[in-house]
Amino acid sequence: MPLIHFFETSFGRTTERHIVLVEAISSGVSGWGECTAGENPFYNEEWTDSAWLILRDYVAPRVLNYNLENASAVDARTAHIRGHNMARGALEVAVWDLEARLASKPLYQHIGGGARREIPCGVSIGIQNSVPELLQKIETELAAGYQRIKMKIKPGWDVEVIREVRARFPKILLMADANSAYTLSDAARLKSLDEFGLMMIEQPLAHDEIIDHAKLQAQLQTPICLDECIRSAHQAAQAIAMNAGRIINIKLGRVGGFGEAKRVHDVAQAAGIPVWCGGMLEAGIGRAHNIALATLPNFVLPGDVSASKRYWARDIIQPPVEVTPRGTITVRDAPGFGYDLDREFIDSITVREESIP
Ligand code: OSB
Ligand code: MG
Repeated sequence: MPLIHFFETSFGRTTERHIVLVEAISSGVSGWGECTAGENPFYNEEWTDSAWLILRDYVAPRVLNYNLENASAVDARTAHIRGHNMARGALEVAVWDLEARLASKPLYQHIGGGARREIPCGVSIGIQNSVPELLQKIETELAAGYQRIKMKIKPGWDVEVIREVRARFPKILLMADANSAYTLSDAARLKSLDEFGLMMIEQPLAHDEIIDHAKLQAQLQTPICLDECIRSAHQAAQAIAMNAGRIINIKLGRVGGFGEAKRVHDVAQAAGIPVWCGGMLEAGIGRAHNIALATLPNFVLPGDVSASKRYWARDIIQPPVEVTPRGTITVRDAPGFGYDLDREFIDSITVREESIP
């Protein structure tokens, strides 16, 4: 699926997505999952083709034909697989959706959510070719109603760019995401961001680094938000205990599905750490799952879940995800993830398909 506009982070530029979808069938009912792995192993170790193999050869065989008590029993079946949480999560979320549909319940209720009927939305804006283009993009998203702006940063596209953004938009909720582009030796540069009153700086240091984030947070006024380095509730608890950050971005795929996402949510909530729902340039199924997740009570900050049309000329669900002028997504009450699949469109862009009996 070609993206409407390229999306650039400190680790590279994405122009089109290659997405693995999982359909889990029981008693003639289907549940759906979307794997959030990228096209290359640059955000984490996974990519589209690794997810395909792990799903086919390891995840599916351990879940299929096993007498599961319920959907929350799925993630334990694959927990001994090292890493590959996005592949594991793609099937896990499909089974949650399936179970919700078998019970004719909306997925958000089934996972224990429902704390809010409207999800507060922000946008994530990639690194642009020029500052005027970035300013124009921010202008457009604010006009659409989005409640906060996240901009991607990297060395060479940070302090000076944020200064220009702040000069133009002094009052907006603004944050920056570095996707691990810095090290502790950049602490002074990161500290200089304190003057801009950012809501948070997301994952400035290495993807697997908690201790250095604690050292950095001790030097910054700006709260650190952890993304890449929180892959489990245990890591969340360790990071919180070390004061490695004050906010957590939860992504379903990164933690391996709804079971672990809820545990990360609960650990953070108990510690008074707010969370928000991250995004991975999802198509409609992943987007709809994120909306369900963001109805859990501690998702109190605007997340990166935004309208389908920011990414896709045509999404794989009907209707597409839409955002109100208030910068919110209204939660739908249909069974499962709440949207219809556009099967005809999905079939027309499918390049590979495999059934595992
Ligand atoms: O770090 O949050 C991130 C996209 C791809 C990989 C990593 C990230 C992102 C985003 C996009 O920021 C969020 C979205 O889906 O809109
Ligand atoms: Mg991030």
